[in-house]
Amino acid sequence: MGDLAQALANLEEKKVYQLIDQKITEGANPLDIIQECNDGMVRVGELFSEQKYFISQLIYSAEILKQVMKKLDPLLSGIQADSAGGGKIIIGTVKGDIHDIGKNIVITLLKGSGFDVIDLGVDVPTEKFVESVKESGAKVLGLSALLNFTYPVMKEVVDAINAAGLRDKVKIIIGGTPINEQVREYAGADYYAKDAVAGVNICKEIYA
Ligand code: B12
Repeated sequence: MGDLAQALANLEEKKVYQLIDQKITEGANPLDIIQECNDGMVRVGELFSEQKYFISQLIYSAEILKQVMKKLDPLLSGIQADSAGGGKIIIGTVKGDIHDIGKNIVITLLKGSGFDVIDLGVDVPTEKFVESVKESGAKVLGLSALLNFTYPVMKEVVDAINAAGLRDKVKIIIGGTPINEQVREYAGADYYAKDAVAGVNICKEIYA
């Protein structure tokens, strides 16, 4: 694990910011910095599962990561500006789930690529996704979920889009740390994105 990931996993707030500033000054790619932060957050999650960390540490890690993202956001917005995409994209974290740091990174990158993003927020009721697809005419719907008990909720959204007769009008992409190809198949989504960049590339393909 890199020094930054380790500092984040240890919740050494000041050290994290120092390392970020240093990496930015050295001209590191912000996406690599995010990847390293991700590794640190995965470690925080493991420590939580092992009951070495508790909910307060989970909250603290999120606060640190949010501050980190404030530093990285301006760099991210410009990163893909040369490879412009376009079109409407709806995105939200499914009902029962309030994790949004990853979703917000995806949004920053999408906007930086020229997409018009409709952010429905977190804990989004299934009907709201359906309404939004109907009203906006967006060709892409992105669902974020980090809890394994929200997999059935993603399936519920896909089924509801089907029932509303909209399934052939919209491509559905799912993402979030525990999501993989099996979950995509189970939920009936079109794509699974392993990270924000993969997600943006899929959106570009769809709107190409
Ligand atoms: C921070 C955190 C929290 C914070 C969230 C704050 C916030 N505003 O988001 C708080 C403290 C609120 C929290 C709460 C809980 N959490 Co939590 N949390 C985490 C932690 C440590 C990091 C998540 C994170 O931000 N990662 C960094 C971001 C950048 O990564 P990411 O979200 O994966 O996003 C990237 C990609 O996945 C992708 N992506 C994400 N979404 C999408 C969507 C689309 C469309 C696309 C294209 C791409 C994409 O792009 C991003 C950038 O590349 C994880 C550990 C882990 N392994 O993930 C646990 C974790 C997700 N939490 C967990 C749990 C259990 C909980 C709680 C139930 C704890 C509790 N007992 O209360 C609650 C649930 C609350 C709820 N109802 O949602 C478990 C889930 C286990 C499981 N698989 O079900 C984890 C895995 C920890 C663990 N190992 O136990 N948590």
